[in-house]
Amino acid sequence: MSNAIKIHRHPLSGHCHRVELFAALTGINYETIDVDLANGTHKKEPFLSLNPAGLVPVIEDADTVVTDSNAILVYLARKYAPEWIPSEIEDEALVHKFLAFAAGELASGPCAARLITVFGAKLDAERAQAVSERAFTYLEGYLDGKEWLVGTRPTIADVAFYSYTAHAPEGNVSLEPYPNVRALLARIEALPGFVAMPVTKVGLAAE
Ligand SMILES: N[C@@H](CCC(=O)N[C@@H](CS)C(=O)NCC(=O)O)C(=O)O
Repeated sequence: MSNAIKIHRHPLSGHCHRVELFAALTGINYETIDVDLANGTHKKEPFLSLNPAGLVPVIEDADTVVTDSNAILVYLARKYAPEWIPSEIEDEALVHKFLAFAAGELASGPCAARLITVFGAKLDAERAQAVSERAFTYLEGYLDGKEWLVGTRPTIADVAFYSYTAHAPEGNVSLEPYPNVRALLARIEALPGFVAMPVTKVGLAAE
């Protein structure tokens, strides 16, 4: 029997991509199982037994089930790649701050903007654009003179930052004004094992 971790995902979900990206960057043995969100597979059994919230991603690591993309990053790092979470307490706190940023500002900014253009979600595009601009303006200043979000090497904070930032143009959010943000994306893309999420040619990515 394979000992690969199962990642239940949707191939165009940034929340799922951050999990797959981390597994790929750290050489964790994994397989992906696509969940048919369009037909509501995630709102029915057997998926609801894995995640009663009816959301992807979910991982199965032998008998252990973990839900929520950032919780999964913490689990995988603690278990298989502890160097991706700093042991120094101030830096660990910063990692948590950026995981919260990914679940907050990045989810209601570039992720929401892309849900509108890629999946036709009925969300407020103007608000998503405004939240994205605030978020990226903050990151641009924060990253001045830094190579990584926390400390001197990549952490799970950078992985959580990556997917919805890289794909922001699909939601009509330009990354042109943010060279430090784009430099961090490029650094992550240059890491051994990097895997991309497919680009959807909508929004600014259609050009
Ligand atoms: N906080 C969750 C959010 C996950 C999430 O929003 N997943 C979306 C795909 S990107 C989903 O499953 N949507 C299905 C639905 O809302 O019905 C996480 O980080 O994993």
